[in-house]
Amino acid sequence: MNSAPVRAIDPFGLRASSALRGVLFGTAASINNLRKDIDGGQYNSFIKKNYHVIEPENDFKPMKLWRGINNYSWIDCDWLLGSTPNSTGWAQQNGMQIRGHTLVWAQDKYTPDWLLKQESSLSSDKVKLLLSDYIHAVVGRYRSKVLWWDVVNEAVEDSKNNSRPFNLRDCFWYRKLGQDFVKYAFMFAHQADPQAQLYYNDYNNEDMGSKSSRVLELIKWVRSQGATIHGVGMQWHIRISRTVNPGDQHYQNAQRLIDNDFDFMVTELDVAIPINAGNPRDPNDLERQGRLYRALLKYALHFSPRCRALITWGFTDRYSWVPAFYNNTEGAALPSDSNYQLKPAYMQMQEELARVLPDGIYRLAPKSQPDKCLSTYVNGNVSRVQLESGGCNSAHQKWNISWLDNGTYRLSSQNANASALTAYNVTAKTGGVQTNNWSSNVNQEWVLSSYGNNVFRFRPRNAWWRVFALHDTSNVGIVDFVQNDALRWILTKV
Ligand code: 9MR
Repeated sequence: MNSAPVRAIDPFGLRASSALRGVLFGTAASINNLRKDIDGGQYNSFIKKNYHVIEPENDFKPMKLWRGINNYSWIDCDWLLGSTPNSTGWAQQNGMQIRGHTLVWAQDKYTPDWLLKQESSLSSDKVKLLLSDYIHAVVGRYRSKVLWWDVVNEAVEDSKNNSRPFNLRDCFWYRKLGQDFVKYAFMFAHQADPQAQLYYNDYNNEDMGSKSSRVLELIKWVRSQGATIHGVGMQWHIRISRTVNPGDQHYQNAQRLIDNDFDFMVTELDVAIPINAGNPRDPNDLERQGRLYRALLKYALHFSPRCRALITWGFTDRYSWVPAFYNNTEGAALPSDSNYQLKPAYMQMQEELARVLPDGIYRLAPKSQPDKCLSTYVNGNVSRVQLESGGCNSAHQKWNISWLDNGTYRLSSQNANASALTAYNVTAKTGGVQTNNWSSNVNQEWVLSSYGNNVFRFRPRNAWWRVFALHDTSNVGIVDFVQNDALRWILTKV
């Protein structure tokens, strides 16, 4: 696929910064909302700016797709993914990966009515065939277009102990097939799309409680039966009282999965806070919520790449299941408010992802010529920027680097703090760089990513797929990305 539409998206944004850090950001969304491009385009543009992954909130559920034996309702999912192997839909056209949720939802209230009604007349063999038909139909239709599937959702009961293996729920599939329904579902999904990553998904399995232990036993058993299973989705529907810290039960639980060679991801994060008429009762809860979102992001980053993604269950409080669930006593659970305004939760995550350097005064040297440094002159408003040798102790060879609260940095020379490093002609073969009076312009905003050991890459915000580099012995500019020391900058704090 041509990557142009992806580049055209203003990335800052959690989209680009999360990918650079090795965790994909995603959100639940409604296909109908995407198709209608609701709220004056705000819904779609928020998604394009911030996410790599869309998990349709309800559209892939059996209740929606499965209307009877050999009777499917493809219309919405086809719009998203295309109806034939070679066709594309909104997802591919917008550079989005898809998480499919869910093939088997192991609760009767989420099992199609027409199927439940036939329960007494269906033999176990017939039910196994139906399960196979359904999974092959859905997974096969969107083969290689869905990156991850929640193959089985919420099969383990919360209660301390029931008499069923792994504390499985009493549900249609269990009554007909016993615990084998879990194994069969994974086997059929793998047959239908051998490339898809297959997950078991549940809630209240985030800590080291009995439920997460039972989930682990269940998935180990599935694997021992020869079925393919890649990981565990942890929903993370939490409330403001939760705490998440390195080394705690949540970290231990994630590590336990990894030690057993399972991937995992955060699949449905939201953080409910007490509300009154839709607004937080205590405005400080928004800050607390922000810190919790950040704690979850740190946890995801800590375990990357075994933690593959962080997905929130929606992104605007305008559309969220939470208030209805709590009879409007709790809500406001997502990173933007009901008018799409960014909340502290969003700002905290952005800072965690993109603020890779503390503010300060630095010398900049390309890794290919570490004894030189970036310098400028002050000739009125516009001034040249180039590489110089020597002691690099003058003010015009030191840069004040400061975070801008929007995912980017400003760089001002110490001898001209009112001006800032500015990119121009950014898409030319070699784009230019100079200093100009600071005007909060997008071409004065720089994105930093870290290679570790004080080595960084600078990208101009308005051409974020390119890099700021030395392009001959002493001239700097904006060039295409290559693996080369001329575009890696050593930053030394002065
Ligand atoms: O958010 C979803 C809501 O719109 C649906 O009415 C409901 C029933 O299909 O499911 C909600 O999503 C659930 C998800 O599928 C599984 N984990 C819990 C989610 C919140 O209830």
